[in-house]
Amino acid sequence: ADTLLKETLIKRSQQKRLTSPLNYKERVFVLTKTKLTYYEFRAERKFQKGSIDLQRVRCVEIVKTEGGVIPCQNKYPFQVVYDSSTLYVFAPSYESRSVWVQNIKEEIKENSVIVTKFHPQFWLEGVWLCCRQAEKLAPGCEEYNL
Ligand code: 4IP
Ligand code: ZN
Repeated sequence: ADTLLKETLIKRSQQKRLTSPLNYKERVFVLTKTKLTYYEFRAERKFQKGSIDLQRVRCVEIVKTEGGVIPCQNKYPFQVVYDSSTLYVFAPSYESRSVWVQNIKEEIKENSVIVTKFHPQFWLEGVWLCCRQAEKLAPGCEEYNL
């Protein structure tokens, strides 16, 4: 499919398992009209590490960091909420982040699964930093505007 955007960004592990580590990996992200896919480049070859079907995306938005420390090189985080997971991606600049968020918003605007509320800050160490709720699936605390 046609590539809309392609850039090396950093992602936080989604921690799908209870025992998953919390870490940050540099990946090449590719956006098409149907998928957001990320690849690892190693020895001049690319390996797909993950892919999100855009039809399942419920929210894409910047993450407010409120002066908190961002433990990776890229300082401009955004979130992609889909199914019951949140993928945190870190862009190298404000401008890059805006482009990714705007482009993904454009592709999901017809989705039926869009949330009415979301969490503007990170889920970290068992708590939402925005509202202090301690349940990962707790309802969002701020109104979402696509
Ligand atoms: C992995 O850590 C990587 O961060 C994975 O990211 C991540 O998968 C894994 O989390 C996490 O355990 P190690 O490489 O140290 O094992 P990537 O796929 O980019 O390599 P996600 O789901 O974030 O892609 P979970 O979620 O699979 O547990
Ligand atoms: Zn919240």
